[in-house]
Amino acid sequence: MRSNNYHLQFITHHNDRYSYIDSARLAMEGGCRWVQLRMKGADATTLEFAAREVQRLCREYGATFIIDDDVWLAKRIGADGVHLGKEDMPLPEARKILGQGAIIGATVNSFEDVAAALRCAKPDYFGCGPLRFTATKERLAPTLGVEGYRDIIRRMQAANIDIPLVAIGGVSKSDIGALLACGVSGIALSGAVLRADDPIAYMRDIVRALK
Ligand code: TZP
Ligand code: MG
Repeated sequence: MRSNNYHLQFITHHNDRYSYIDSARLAMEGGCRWVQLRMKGADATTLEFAAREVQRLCREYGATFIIDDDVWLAKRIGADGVHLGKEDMPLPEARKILGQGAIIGATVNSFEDVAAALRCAKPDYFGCGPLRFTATKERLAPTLGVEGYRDIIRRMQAANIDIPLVAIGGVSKSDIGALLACGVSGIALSGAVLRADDPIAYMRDIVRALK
């Protein structure tokens, strides 16, 4: 399912209560319709098993399914796209492998990163962060705060850059109003959902807040 409004991405993760696959199921049961399978450090067999399982769930829920980093896995199983960090496969190469129809997201941490990425190729969306500290990701870039997003969006508008920018990193339900007011297209999150007493209800609240 290729169509996407870039409002809400759930990034898979795990904790003592839930597995990566559980996390995707909870997010979709709560109404999220865009899932990124992120499983840092998983071996190839485990990753592909989870990818096929999460893809099956995404099809069941009519959700968009993208994979972190692994362009060849996305190609092999026919995922809807990938999310690429600065050290992953260059975007033009991924585009050649996956084709025009694929969703390709790119990580940025600043306006300079946005400009640099666009000198190379145009992603379908930017994942930009972190908003604040998060333990979900290692080697975290400096935090932006809401002010940081305001500045990046202003500079993108001034440069006529019209690519959805999704705020990521330490985002929780209570940030949505302030982030949307800055002009971000949407949010990507993980930990706040999995830490909630009721992750499904938490996700439902987020879906409602983004409507
Ligand atoms: N990239 C930047 S922060 C992050 C990623 C994948 C993790 C986001 O997870 P959380 O738990 O919502 O902070
Ligand atoms: Mg990566």
